[in-house]
Amino acid sequence: MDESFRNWRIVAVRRLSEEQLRALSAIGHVDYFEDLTDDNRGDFHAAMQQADALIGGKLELDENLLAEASRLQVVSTISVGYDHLPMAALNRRGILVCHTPDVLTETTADTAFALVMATQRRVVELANLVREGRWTAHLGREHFGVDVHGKTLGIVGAGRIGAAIARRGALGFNMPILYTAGSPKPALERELGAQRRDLATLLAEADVVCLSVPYQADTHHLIDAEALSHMKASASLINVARGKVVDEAALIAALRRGQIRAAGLDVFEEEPLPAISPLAAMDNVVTTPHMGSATHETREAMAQLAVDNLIGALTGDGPLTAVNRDVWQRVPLLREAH
Ligand code: 8YV
Repeated sequence: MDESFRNWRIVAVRRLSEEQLRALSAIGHVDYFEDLTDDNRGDFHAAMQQADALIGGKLELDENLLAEASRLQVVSTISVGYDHLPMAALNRRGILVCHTPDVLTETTADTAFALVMATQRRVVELANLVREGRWTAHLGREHFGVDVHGKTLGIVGAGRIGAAIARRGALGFNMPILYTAGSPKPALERELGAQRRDLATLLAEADVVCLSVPYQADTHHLIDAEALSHMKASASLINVARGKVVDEAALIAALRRGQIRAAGLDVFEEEPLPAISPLAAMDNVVTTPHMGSATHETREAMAQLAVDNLIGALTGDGPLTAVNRDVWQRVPLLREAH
């Protein structure tokens, strides 16, 4: 193997398998931090000053750290979302960013559907009756949920994950599908009979609204008080996208005054959700701890794709799934590294 392969300095943050670490070690020196703690943060900063590449999950890469990491050329995030990364600064520096789409699509759609079911049928609330010894009589109307099958499912953002949620609804639960998207999705319309709507119309017509848009400037508080005011009083809101797509204070107010029926939330404006958040205690809200992609199989596949992206970028074969592929074209240092 060319000697230059061994010279890369790679910082890995987040648990990787032994094989994945071995694969990274075959092309360079790996500074491995299974977790960042107060004890190892100094070592992490020192490693970043030498790093050519960074791989990890929720990478705490702000502009200050980027300034320290003067040699950095590749960031491989173990997530599909990259809203936690300072993309403008990374692009300015010509740093290649890779992410992990596709491998988490079906699992995240499963999570969304778990929230649809739990929210419509009040699964957590009613399971707690049993757990807490409060199931003392046949269920009465005050405990009834609402159906899932046959209800209209509104997908806000019919990208990869949104389409997978739509498929579950249409094929599994006979739900008419409405969607928003930047452009029409002929395949979804053909396969599922899905119909495109503008956001306000979708919100007004759907019984279950699922959010699956990326978080960016134009989706910040996309669901605000005004948007919530379009929803049916009988409708549920499901969010597996990013917390800041929803104005949480407006959502709490809407849930309290019965403007919408319920919410199923996997993501929050602040994560972990502070224990004092009203959302954690409301009976008509199901909260899960950002577990969208959190299965053994999917997290392993995400880590593997991130490792493959990083190795592809550093060894000249090219990354599989880059966010800013143009950087790859522009930076001969990476392409011609071998
Ligand atoms: C991860 C996610 O849970 O991929 C994403 O964008 O939100 C989740 O799959 C998270 O980012 C941890 O890496």
